[in-house]
Amino acid sequence: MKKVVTIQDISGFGKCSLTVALPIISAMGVSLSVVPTAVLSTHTAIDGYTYHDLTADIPFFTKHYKELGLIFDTIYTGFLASPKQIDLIIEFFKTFNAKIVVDPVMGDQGKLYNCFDKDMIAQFKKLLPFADIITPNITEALFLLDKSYAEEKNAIDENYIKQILRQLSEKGPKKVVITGIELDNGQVSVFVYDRDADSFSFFGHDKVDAHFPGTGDVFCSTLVGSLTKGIDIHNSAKIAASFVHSAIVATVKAGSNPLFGLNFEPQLKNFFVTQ
Ligand code: PXL
Repeated sequence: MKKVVTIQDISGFGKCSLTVALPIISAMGVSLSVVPTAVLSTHTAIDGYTYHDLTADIPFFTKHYKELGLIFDTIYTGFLASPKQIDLIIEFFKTFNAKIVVDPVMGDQGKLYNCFDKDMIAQFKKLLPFADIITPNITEALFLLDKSYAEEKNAIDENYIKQILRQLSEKGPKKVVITGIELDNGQVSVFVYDRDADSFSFFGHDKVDAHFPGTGDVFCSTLVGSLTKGIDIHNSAKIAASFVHSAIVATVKAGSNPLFGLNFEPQLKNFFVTQ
């Protein structure tokens, strides 16, 4: 069986990070181990969340997994709880020989999440030379290039995106996937760049006027599962974009509170039948 280890938080309620990665990656028939970065009662978009930082535990997880001789096909990093965790994660990367997928979870809709400041952007840049694949949303992609979404918003078109995909790739990752790009055609798109093949692809779906925390995690978990099974980056992104789209449609239909996350569960059966 293919094996992934993911480094991200567990938010008890709100369907993001580990509560999304575990069911999705397992349903794809890929084994998942976890290094939790923090324990929260809910994600940070819900008022009153508790926050237990697990930075001090990470070196012990690294040491124990090394002693056990564990082997992973993919290391997938998501929400990291403190800037200091970045240095510990670099140690983790150096300890295991695996494909590295970094989702630089820092913000959305032009802003940093309320638990982070600019230090986190500087630290995330340090992960780029180690990453094989990165999956920022458009806000995070611009942060990594010292650009501001508010200032660049009107300049964003297909050529602009191709430029920033190349610029991000020059910083290390051979493959770059940017999510949540709104173009003039009323669609929200995912753009993919593969430096080795110098190839681009994009997948768009009609925009839904609501924001669901955890969407990036549903996307990246699906992408990581597909990639780990040997599917190429363009097709993995297509599978992930279409899974997210179905989950958004199901959530809108259910009329649930957008803050409570995506109803992706009914779609998991699509993965089971493809095993
Ligand atoms: O979905 C990204 C994410 C992960 N983990 C926590 C978050 C968020 C986004 O808000 O708050 C704790």
